[in-house]
Amino acid sequence: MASTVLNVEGMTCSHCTKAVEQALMTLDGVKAASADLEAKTVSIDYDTAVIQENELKKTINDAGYEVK
Ligand SMILES: [Cu+2]
Repeated sequence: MASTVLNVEGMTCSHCTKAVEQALMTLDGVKAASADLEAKTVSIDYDTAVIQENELKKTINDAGYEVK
């Protein structure tokens, strides 16, 4: 189990934070995802045996937001 905090550009409202969280939560291995609109971050708890950080970043990018 690991946790990471990613910097995400492009989230402008609570709908955006929900979209990012939900995109991440659909992934196998992601236990928790919490986006902070003001800090422009997403905190993610995930199982490194199932999923890697680059896949988390790709999912956020595919949802239309940019991981810095
Ligand atoms: Cu929005």
